[in-house]
Amino acid sequence: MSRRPISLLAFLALNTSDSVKVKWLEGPAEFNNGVTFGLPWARGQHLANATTFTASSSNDDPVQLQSWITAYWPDDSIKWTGHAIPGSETVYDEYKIVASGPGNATSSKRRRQATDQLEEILVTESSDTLVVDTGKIVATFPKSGDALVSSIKTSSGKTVGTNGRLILRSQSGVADDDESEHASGVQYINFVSKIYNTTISRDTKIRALVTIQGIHHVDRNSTSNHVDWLPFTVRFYLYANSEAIRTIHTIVYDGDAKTDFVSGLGIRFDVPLDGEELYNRHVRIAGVDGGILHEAVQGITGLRRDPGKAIRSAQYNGTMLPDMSTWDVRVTNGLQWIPSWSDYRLTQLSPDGFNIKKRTKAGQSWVKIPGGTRAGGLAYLGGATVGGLAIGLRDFWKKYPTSLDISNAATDQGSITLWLYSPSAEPLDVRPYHDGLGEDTYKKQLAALEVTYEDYENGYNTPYGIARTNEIFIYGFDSTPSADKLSALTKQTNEPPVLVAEPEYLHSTRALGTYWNTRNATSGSAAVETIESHLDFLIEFYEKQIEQRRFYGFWDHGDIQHSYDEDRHTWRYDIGGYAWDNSELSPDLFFWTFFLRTGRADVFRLAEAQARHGGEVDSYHLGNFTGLGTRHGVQHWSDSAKQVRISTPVYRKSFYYLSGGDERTGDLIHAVLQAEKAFVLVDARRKVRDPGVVYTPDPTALYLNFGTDWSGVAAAYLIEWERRGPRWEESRDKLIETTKTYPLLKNGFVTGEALYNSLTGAWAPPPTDPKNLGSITVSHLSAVFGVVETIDELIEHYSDIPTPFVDAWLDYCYYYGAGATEQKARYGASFGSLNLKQGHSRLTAYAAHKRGNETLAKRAWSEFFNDNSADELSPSDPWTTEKIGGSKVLVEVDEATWISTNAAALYGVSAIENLALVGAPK
Ligand SMILES: *[C@@H]1O[C@H](CO)[C@@H](O)[C@H](O)[C@H]1NC(C)=O
Ligand SMILES: *[C@@H]1O[C@H](CO)[C@@H](O)[C@H](O)[C@H]1NC(C)=O
Ligand SMILES: *[C@@H]1O[C@H](CO)[C@@H](O)[C@H](O)[C@H]1NC(C)=O
Ligand SMILES: *[C@@H]1O[C@H](CO)[C@@H](O)[C@H](O)[C@H]1NC(C)=O
Ligand SMILES: *[C@@H]1O[C@H](CO)[C@@H](O)[C@H](O)[C@H]1NC(C)=O
Ligand SMILES: *[C@@H]1O[C@H](CO)[C@@H](O)[C@H](O)[C@H]1NC(C)=O
Ligand SMILES: CC(=O)N[C@H]1CO[C@H](CO)[C@@H](O)[C@@H]1O
Repeated sequence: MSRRPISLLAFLALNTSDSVKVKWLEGPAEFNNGVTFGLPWARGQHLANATTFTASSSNDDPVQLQSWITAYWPDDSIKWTGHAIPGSETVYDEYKIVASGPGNATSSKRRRQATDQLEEILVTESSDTLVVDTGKIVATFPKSGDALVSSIKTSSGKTVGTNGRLILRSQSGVADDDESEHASGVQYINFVSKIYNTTISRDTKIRALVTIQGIHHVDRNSTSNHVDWLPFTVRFYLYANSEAIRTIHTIVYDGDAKTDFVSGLGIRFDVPLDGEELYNRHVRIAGVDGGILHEAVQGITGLRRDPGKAIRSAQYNGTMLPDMSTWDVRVTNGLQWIPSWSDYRLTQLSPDGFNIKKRTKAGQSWVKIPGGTRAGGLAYLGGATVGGLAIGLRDFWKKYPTSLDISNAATDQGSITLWLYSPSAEPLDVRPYHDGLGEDTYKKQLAALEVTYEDYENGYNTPYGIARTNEIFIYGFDSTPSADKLSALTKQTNEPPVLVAEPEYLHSTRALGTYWNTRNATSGSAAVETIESHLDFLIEFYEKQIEQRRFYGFWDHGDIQHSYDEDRHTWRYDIGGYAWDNSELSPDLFFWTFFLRTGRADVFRLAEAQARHGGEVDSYHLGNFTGLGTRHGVQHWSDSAKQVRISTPVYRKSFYYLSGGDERTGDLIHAVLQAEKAFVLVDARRKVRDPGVVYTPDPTALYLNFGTDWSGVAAAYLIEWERRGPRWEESRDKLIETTKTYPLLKNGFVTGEALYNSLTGAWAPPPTDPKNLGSITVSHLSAVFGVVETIDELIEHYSDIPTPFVDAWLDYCYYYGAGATEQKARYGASFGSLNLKQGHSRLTAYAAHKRGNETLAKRAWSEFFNDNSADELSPSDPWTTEKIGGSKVLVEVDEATWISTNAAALYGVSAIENLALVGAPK
């Protein structure tokens, strides 16, 4: 295969306002294996069909760039772009991205033309494979069969990995069910991956994306007739001039919780070792804080006889040993008596510790190797001359139980297995945590809700359709890399470098709404500094709680908990409707807006883990609930309230665009569009609806709440419209129809619940008020799941939005906190007693901002500071944590009994939005 050289032309626009800076989130890495990032653009600046993008360092060294559009403003100008830069040894502190229109391109002078020939990715497609050559590695992806990656070769032609496939082990029961005669009745089944299809991205110059979809299929040696299950989507991202393959691995659980227990889930590569002397074969396993285990399959260190210092040192370093003639002959003669170690196993069964062991081969005892606390999650197998392969899992210990196996290293073909779910752990148990407690009627379920706050219903507590996504890195090498290099790769595996624009720029484009502003924009006054210090306090509090309370695990990483039990000094991890937070009242928006306004790396990582969790584990991707999420509870899927208020893509929108359009997140947004169908199958208000109302779900007349139901699909419609996805015109038309018809409801948003036509987007009066005389249903929950942010983004996007729609929205924003007298004067009745006043102060601020009303701005801050309910935080709260230790608790913790996650989320979002919308408190 010949490589296609291209020469790089860097056109730099004269107009510097077309140039945007991006910087590394955590500072420049040692090297760059290729990266993708996203940038917003203000409306009307760059025509989609007439703009080209170029990149350079800040001192104008050209950098290769691949660019694509991820969102459009309605006027066809570019709203968001995705960009990829290739792998490179040179890592600049920052990069300049220049957008040039045709005028710019012809009028700008050509500042620099790179004379060096640069390389781009080479793709060769045949009827049964896709071959991607990055210049550093060549990976072959089959289009069918059970191997996802049939080979990985280095540029010099060494094959360092073959037969990369997914593996799944399951069992039909677990031991605690099998005390008597069933003990031997448990069936153990092995599955391998089966490919449905393999596709590649259209543009592959700098970045190629290979997507493989398939399912796990019974291993051909197994006698089981288990159906294919656990569908997967695995995405491989390859960059020009990079030895790394970033791999995004997603599975959807579609088993039966009572009979399908996952007992191992992983990815395995064979590593050819034929021709390599055993003493030149190396095993490297990442340990703690950059530590690396150095082992050779046949060690020549520590022996009774010394082969020579240079020889020992070379083996330790992983370089080829000097010729045997230079060794002490007593070692060469005795080589046959030195055992070789074929198998290594690292198990991380808790977030607190890992063990490692090795054995010479199957059938012989394992020998313990000292372990440690938190493993880096990367393993390498290879040889000094034949090269090798490393595989790493991001957040390895945070996603426990995980493990890494190196097998058959003393044979011609070794292997590395990365276990996303360790077979050394107890099987993954996704059965309900209680037996229903006799709650067989809505009446009993509502009575139970009164005590434990759990909204239970048999059949709704199902994991069927939830998903999990893991990020894996695969690296190919010509020879065993240095331990320092592997250590650096382990760091990058766990904290993949991110390029991001500065808060001021992100804000100036208005592509993520107007409801947040940079920290600098309102700094200065003492009142603001107090709020800022409280926001910092809350972020630090959650970061520490995640660590101290070990909010980690296969399903759990990325979530936080809902409420605190001050008697036991623990979060209410076991109390029905508390426990896992599942995005209740939008902590996601707090974390993302906090990041947007500060650019703080730790907060990006906090919000990123949450985005990867909520859209997957707390949401459904298959079955009747597709597109809906689950209310907070003891298991992420245990509660029977299945609503789009949890799955709403407004929680993942910043991540989606800033990541350059992360394709998995793109899938999640599409799943939410399907909530329209779920609304027909799941009546969210079935338990609490007035029995006098006869209601049959019908796609043309769904009885929905604008906040907890519509706003989630509206967020999905808006992103689909922006990104011009396959359903964008339909999505746009439905949103526009809503903006025309919603204000026709006599009481606008105060109507609260009405009939929604999911085929057209039109609204009609609720069945309780067919003549549209004016209905009042105001719930404290309607506006606390992203509707404020979604409507603001819609107003920013759709500049022709009908005034009556905006007026109706601003009326809702105004009247929610206006008090009974004003409500009565406007609507004929008061809204009754409403809470979440602090959380709703941002609605008041929104109306104040849009109406330019100073008095209302004061009211917003007054509501923010004078809520005095359970779901708010105020300056008179302690704003400190207390250490609880000794025999009071299992382990010492910092506690703040005055914080609930509801209150923290609402305080955070409202403080940030009020500051942006009406400025400092006066
Ligand atoms: C770009 O698109 C606009 C609007 O669709 C159109 O008017 C214009 O002719 C197009 N320009 C080019 C260069 O294709
Ligand atoms: C791949 O197969 C899956 C499962 O059958 C299907 O849903 C998907 O549309 C296919 N994708 C392509 C690109 O063919
Ligand atoms: C499965 O069967 C094949 C062919 O009989 C054999 O080569 C292979 O080793 C078997 N695999 C396992 C895991 O037993
Ligand atoms: C092993 O690495 C160390 C540190 O880089 C170096 O000093 C030493 O010379 C190396 N040994 C051999 C045999 O290359
Ligand atoms: C705030 O302003 C300072 C000084 O202009 C600037 O260096 C800093 O980057 C700004 N910070 C943010 C988060 O915008
Ligand atoms: C899906 O919904 C349909 C219609 O309500 C119902 O008959 C069916 O049992 C549901 N399926 C599951 C798996 O809950
Ligand atoms: C100097 C110059 O012509 N700048 C123009 C570059 O193109 C953008 C739109 O594509 C214009 O807004 C600039 O004025």
